[in-house]
Amino acid sequence: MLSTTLEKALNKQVRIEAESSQIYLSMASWCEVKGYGGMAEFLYGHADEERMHMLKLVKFINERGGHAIVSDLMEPPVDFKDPKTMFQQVLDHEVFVSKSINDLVSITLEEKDYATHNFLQWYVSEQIEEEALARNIIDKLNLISDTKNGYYLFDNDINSLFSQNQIQ
Ligand code: OFO
Repeated sequence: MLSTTLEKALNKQVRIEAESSQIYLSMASWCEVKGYGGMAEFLYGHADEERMHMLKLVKFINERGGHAIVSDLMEPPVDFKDPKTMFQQVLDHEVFVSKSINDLVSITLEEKDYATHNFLQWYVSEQIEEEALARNIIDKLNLISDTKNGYYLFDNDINSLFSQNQIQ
């Protein structure tokens, strides 16, 4: 059975994962409109993965005798300066998510809830991969100049360089 404190903290994470999905969906839509089809496909996939992270939490909370709450969400940004700035925002967001997961893990230790502690380990490893992936993308973008040609080539390559199964 989840403590009230943990139930509340896990529900906060449900909201964060749902907001992550909205942010990446908004980025995907921006890319699509700007003609960056490859980056759009990549980010649509990423948005789906975040929804899956959210659902996994919802199921866990309910399974442990809590009540997963579907709340309202923060409005995501709709416009982005350029792809490089946008992927920097992805990295910053993932760093924020990692911190939130780490805070949750601390609460499980305070509450001596080892089942939830164990469940959250999947998110801990996932965050290592997601931060690394965003950093790799930024490294690649730093290799190309901020020109239309550079972005065109990167857009063609993103899905072969960074396959969706790297994000789960
Ligand atoms: Fe990319 O964050 Fe979920 O966990």
